Amino acid sequence: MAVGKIFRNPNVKSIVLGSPGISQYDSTRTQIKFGQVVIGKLIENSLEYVGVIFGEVFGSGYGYSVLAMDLNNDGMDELVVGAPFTNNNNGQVFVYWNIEMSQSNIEHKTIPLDVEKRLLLTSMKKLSNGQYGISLENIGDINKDFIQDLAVGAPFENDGTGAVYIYLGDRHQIIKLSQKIEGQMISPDLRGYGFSIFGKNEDLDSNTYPDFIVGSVLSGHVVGMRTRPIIRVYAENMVAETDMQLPYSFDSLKKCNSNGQEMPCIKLSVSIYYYYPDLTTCPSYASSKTIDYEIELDMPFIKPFAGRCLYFENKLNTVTGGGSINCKTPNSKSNSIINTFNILFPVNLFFNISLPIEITMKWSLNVSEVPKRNFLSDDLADLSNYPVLERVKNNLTNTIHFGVGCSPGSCQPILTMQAVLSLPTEGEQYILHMGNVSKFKLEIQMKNIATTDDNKAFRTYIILTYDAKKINLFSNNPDRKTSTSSGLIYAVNSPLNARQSDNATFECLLPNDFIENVKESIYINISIEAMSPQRHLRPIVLKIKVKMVANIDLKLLVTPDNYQYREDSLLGFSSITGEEKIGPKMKFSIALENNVQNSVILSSKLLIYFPWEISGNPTETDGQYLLYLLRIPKFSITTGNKKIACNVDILNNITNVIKTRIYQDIIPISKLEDVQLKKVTVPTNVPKLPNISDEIKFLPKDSDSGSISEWENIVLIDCFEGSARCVPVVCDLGPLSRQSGEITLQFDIRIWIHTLIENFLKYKFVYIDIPVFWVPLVDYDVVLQVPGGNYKKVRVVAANLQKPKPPASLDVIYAIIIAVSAGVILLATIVIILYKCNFFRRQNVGKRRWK
Ligand SMILES: [Ca+2]
Ligand SMILES: [Ca+2]
Ligand SMILES: [Ca+2]
Repeated sequence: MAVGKIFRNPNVKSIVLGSPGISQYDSTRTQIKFGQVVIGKLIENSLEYVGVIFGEVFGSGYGYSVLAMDLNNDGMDELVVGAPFTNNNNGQVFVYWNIEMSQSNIEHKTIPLDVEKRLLLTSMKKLSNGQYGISLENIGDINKDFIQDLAVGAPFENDGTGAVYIYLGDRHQIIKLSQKIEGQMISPDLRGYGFSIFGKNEDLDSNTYPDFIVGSVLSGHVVGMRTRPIIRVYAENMVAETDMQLPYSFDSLKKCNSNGQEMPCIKLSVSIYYYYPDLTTCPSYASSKTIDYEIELDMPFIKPFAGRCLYFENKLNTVTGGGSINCKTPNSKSNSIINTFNILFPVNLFFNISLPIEITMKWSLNVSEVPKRNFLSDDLADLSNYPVLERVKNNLTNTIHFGVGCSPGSCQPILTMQAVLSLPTEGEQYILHMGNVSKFKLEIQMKNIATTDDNKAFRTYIILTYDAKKINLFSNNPDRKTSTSSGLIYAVNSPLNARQSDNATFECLLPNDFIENVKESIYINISIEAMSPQRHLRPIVLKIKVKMVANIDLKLLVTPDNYQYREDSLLGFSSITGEEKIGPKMKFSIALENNVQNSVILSSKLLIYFPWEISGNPTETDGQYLLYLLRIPKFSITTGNKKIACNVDILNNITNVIKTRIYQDIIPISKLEDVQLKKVTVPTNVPKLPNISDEIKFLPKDSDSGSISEWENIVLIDCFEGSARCVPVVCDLGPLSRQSGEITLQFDIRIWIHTLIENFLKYKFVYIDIPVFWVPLVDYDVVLQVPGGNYKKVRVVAANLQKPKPPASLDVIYAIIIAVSAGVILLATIVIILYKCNFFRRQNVGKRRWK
């Protein structure tokens, strides 16, 4: 039961009776138990029924507790009703606001409570079985705002230890939880804390704040709850420049000097006013406590950008501060902490003007904890040294709005945009000669071609997007650009006045691992974002076609470069008995190098046609040796460890003269063109090569040509003219770059002097050409610079020291050959017999010579 002032007439008292278990009947006469409260009025000793409010949930215990108190300080009591068994004993509390003063209820015939807009209070814990609302109490005005405050008990929360919820009355009927006191925090012995609460505005410790007593029904305790002094805070932050809606407000902001740069800035002032309610003297805790605050700028906008403004003081988005609370004059109850900050708007960050900037401020009281009391020995601590901040509100949000403030008909600029790269063009696209060029310039010009002065362009941004794996852009004016995940944003001069232009220059750099991307073109997309729409202004797309430039130096060298031969020195040797008898040693080498920085030919082939014999017939098996290969050719690379392979299997067959020659491995040279890819521009002409098996022409032997009457000067022995039979040696080269260094290939050979004497005795000089081709094999555009071409010949020159003689009769020659052969065979037989008889033991057989 509760008695209160629900009706307007001061002589009419109201009586409230809760009936949590009363039986009611619905329209089908089914018994229901929702609970109810009956409100009656007491006028001059007569009690009259006025009305009833029913509970809302079956078995909720609605009406178990009732309380009449004025929660909004309008002089009329609200009705507070507990329903502690709602939702399996979780409990609920209903607050019915008194609307008597707004009604014409002079007769008091109806209940002046707003049943429809009732406020529902619940426990913070779900499924707690706490029986929240089993006790209700008006604990007086604990925060000294002249409004009575409410305590609600939940004795069986937290496994039966219990809790008390404190709600502060509010003039605007905004009742929020102010504090939850848990029994187990006071003492682990407490059980059922909150089953009963007794307040009635009693000040137990005479500190001018009312206190209350809480019963713990299951552990048999009574706990006195003392109220700590409060400090009331009123805080505000204010932007000093309040004329943000005036024309051109942002762009006409005053400038602050930050590290030598002028930046738009706004002054922000922060004020925290604090009061000691109901105190006439400066409290003892003054000057020992501080109020701390933190202010954040533009936090919702921080991602994906860095926020659009900064504090001047620390160049960050947040700033903290504070001040000790004190009494300026001994009898003053109010004091304040005031500070000011400059907020900077770096032009490169502040490109979105349409969204307001949010300023959030939080504050807290820096106060130590009340010491824990030892119940047996300690006295109660003096709470006057442990003030708390009033209520739960400890933050404030403010916003700054900007506008360019154009008047109708003005701010209609006509923007044009041009973008140029410092690269040569081919039609619509730019050409980048990779290797020669690794950086270039992008110049963008924004122009406002409007003619009327009013038509200024505000807040215009150039948005550049590109693939950062292929290209990087650097602004020459870094303060006006912002990097984004897809490129960068550049702030155009703002405002860009009519007939004015603004030029932005960017350095374009290629990344080091650009080779991977050389196959695809580079795109730079340029668009704008501006406050005033520019529909006619189309984005610009710059296409850069990449061409690799390579400078391949193909160097061929033969050492020594010529040899002499004469008939009498070698006549008589028709078979080979040792390396020395074949002819003089010589070597030729092929060296390759790419001299261009940042340039790579990823793959190429080297084709060497090795003229190993002459023959009158391509299919015959006993052609005469021309060049004799001493060993498989060797590769050497000066630096790097790139893979290089040569198909030298075919040479295995000609390094051993005794071995049967294999002809089927000789591939037609005309296939060479097939391996050349179309995109590669080779500046020299590769000769069209005849098919060796079809069109081959052979030089006549001396013996076939009848008589030699005169000295002929030069004969050329050549793979393609058909005078030599050549085997192709194919080498797959790895990347050719400055990093890979020079690649060399060395052939150690001998000239088969016997063939020269036998076939070319009437010539003063015999030229033997070894053709070498270098063929690039890449599928990206290459501009090749190959000095002297990618097709060269090694020329071996043999000079005949013998004057021409009339040809000997064929019979004589054969007679000599046969005689010598017979001699050789006889001698060989003798040698073999002597050998078998161990005649040559301890002698070096291999070094013996024929005399
Ligand atoms: Ca009221
Ligand atoms: Ca109050
Ligand atoms: Ca007190």
